[in-house]
Amino acid sequence: MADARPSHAPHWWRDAVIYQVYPRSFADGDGDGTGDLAGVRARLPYLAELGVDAVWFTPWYVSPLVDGGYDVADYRTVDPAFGTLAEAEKLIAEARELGIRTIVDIVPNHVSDQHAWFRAALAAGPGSPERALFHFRPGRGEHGELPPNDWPSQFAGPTWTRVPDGEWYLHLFTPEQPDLNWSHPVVRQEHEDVLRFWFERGVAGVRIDSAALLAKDPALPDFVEGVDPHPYIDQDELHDIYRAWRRIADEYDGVFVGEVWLPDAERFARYLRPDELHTAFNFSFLACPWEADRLRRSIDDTLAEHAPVGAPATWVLCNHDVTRTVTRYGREDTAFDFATKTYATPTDLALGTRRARAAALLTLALPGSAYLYQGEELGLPEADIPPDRIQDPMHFRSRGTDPGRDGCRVPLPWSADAPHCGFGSDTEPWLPQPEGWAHYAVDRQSADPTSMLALYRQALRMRGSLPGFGDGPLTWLDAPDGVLAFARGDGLRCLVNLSAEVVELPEHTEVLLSSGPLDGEGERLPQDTAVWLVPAPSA
Ligand code: TEU
Repeated sequence: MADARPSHAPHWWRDAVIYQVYPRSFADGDGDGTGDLAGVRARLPYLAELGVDAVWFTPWYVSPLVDGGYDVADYRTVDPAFGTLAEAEKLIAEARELGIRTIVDIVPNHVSDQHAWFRAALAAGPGSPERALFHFRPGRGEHGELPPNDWPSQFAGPTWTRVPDGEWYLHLFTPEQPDLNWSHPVVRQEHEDVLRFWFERGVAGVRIDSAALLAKDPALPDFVEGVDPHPYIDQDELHDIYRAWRRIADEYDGVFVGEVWLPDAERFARYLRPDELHTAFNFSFLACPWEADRLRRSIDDTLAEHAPVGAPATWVLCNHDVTRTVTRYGREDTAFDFATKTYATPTDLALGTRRARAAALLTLALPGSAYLYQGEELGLPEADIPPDRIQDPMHFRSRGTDPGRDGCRVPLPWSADAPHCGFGSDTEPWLPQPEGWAHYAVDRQSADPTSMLALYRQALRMRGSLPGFGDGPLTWLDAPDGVLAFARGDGLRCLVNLSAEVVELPEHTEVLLSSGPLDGEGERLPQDTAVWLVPAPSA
């Protein structure tokens, strides 16, 4: 069959659906309680049936796993807990045969404290060339007992740690993640080589972790609120780094997706200029509450900021760092009390699920590419993790005030009746699955045409085969208050009802898909429901 979307190749990434695999929690092939590449290989048919175009793997490299693998000790080797490099190569090739491209996750801002460079730097001492690869500095105060500056950490806690010889080193995240010195040519060369290493192995793309943080003001000045430029976010020097990376990617037809959290739209778009990154995550949409006006503004702002540089937008509802979608949307009142770390209202999972289903159809109808985080297609809620099983350093660094990110990283349920829902064997998984997890199991949902999984399968099939989806313009249509309605070309309409009322559907020849039951004779759209329609010829 001819591809209904001519833009699909060679610019597959402009409208792809990309599935995020967190290898530790996807599927456990060797039965030790930790997910692995064998588990992913065995489940590739599941991903093919789901209908995704690519898989992004969070880091699978050798790592002490202090920060879930974002503390990399060797960028060229797969952690033995996950498998081997040869297995990763097989996985990349097998996925490609099923039409699924692979995206790896590169962590350039920092390494693990177990990385050979950092161990050498500690051993070599102050003033050594080995230390020049990092940010080592003497402390302030009479005896150097105070950190070199006052930078706030991305995680709670200090950004400097003192070593026994008296120097301090910088780490924007945990002390086990020392920041690299990106002004050093050896650091740049090494990462360019690492990119080539993975492109040579057949990966189609690279996700760049913490992409706007790499470069630091060499003076390492104190942070002054509101003063521009920020000493370590969005430094101009980054663009030169990414231009060099782009030249490498172009040799392999590879693509980048940058993790760029920046509030300023114009600064954000600079990373997406034609000779820099192909795409970057759009987090404003993820952070937006379930309110029509704010979602519409987020969509408009996103499209407007991408348009001048010609880059496609990306849409994400969830990832391994945030509260799962059905739980987030299950809070009638999204007001979060930072003092008590609680929400004003309890979570209503039925409500959250209804909204998450509607949000799925909204997201998949927007122009650009969409990301799907493992378990989102199962409607998994955020899990409560018993205090003695919490792993995330974010929790400990906040002195327990932040629950951490483990609740969205719980091992997937595959079969309702198997031990640990078929995650692996009867070995206890690395994070416990909560009570009731079997309800979400893949085998149970596969047999239920009204399940979240069935909705995603249908939606992805339509998105991949019918005209109107993916890249291209979006036109807003008149709609009652609280209803988002837009056209994608002549053949597709998407309506999402976020109002408190049931609304009439516009004239149409066919309802392609709805996120929940329609009212009346299928002519009315209930609250928190989305629909894809083929409009009547005159509409
Ligand atoms: O996240 C970068 C980042 O900015 C995080 O601090 C983010 O703000 C936070 O997780 C939101 O809850 C990336 C990875 O996605 C994350 O998992 C890593 O912990 C982090 O980098 C360090 O490598």
